[in-house]
Amino acid sequence: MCPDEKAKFDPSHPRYISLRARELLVAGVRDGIVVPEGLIAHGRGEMFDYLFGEETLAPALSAERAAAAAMMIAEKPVISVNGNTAALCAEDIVLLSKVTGACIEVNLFHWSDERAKAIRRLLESKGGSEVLAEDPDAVLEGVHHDRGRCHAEGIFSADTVLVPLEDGDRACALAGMGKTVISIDLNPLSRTTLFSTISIVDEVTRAVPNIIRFSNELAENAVLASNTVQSFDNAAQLRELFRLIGERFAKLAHP
Ligand code: PTJ
Repeated sequence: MCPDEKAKFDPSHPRYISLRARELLVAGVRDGIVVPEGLIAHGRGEMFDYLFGEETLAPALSAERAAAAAMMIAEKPVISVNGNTAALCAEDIVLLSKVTGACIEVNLFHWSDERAKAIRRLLESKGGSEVLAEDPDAVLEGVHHDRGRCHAEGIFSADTVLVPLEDGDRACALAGMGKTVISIDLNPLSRTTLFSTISIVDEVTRAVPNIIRFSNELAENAVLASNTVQSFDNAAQLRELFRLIGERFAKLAHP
């Protein structure tokens, strides 16, 4: 290994978190968890994260709190997991499902039974149980191709769905089915972000631990959880996010 190769695995490297995420995704491709397109999607996400200074901005944090509250009061919350999410944070997804009582469904944009099985096994190796994956038996309304496949016992009948890194078509279909859609997507302009009920514009490995923390705080307090959801204004938090990005650029332009 050349010195540069060594440096990229060194936690003191200034880009360690980013380099580690890339390595996890590349290993995910090798292990049949991530599709090559997932690497492109990640690069797009990283680009947006630069705009936020690679940190969770206040509006995202309030969306994460609302997301925890919505999952706590949901009758049937489901966490949708794709290849990138599994490669980056399988363990935290399992933890979140335990804290919120949400079921996990492997739901893929680029569908294959083999990859669904590999992701299910990864989640199970982290402690996940009853993970829905292979042999989906339902179709999302209005998405008439492999991308619409899902489980009748999971996403199809859920009232609340957490969709990290979701495709816009499917997020719109879920919203159209009357579900509470909670998205995690670094792109503040994506259709997923614009059409979700609760839009978390944050990096998935920062967002999921925050939702876990808020879920723990809200556990046993259904009234507070309900009030948190009622008072959350998704459009207002997105406007505030755009304002903060603008402010950041204005400061850079006029230091
Ligand atoms: O595993 P599959 O088959 O379900 O495919 C997964 C991908 C991600 C390839 C598929 O869903 C896809 O093509 O997604 P899109 O349409 O590229 O959207 C992904 C969105 O996630 C983009 O808006 C990215 O900015 C965003 N994103 C990428 N990495 C992260 C992210 N958001 C949060 N955290 C990230 N780490």
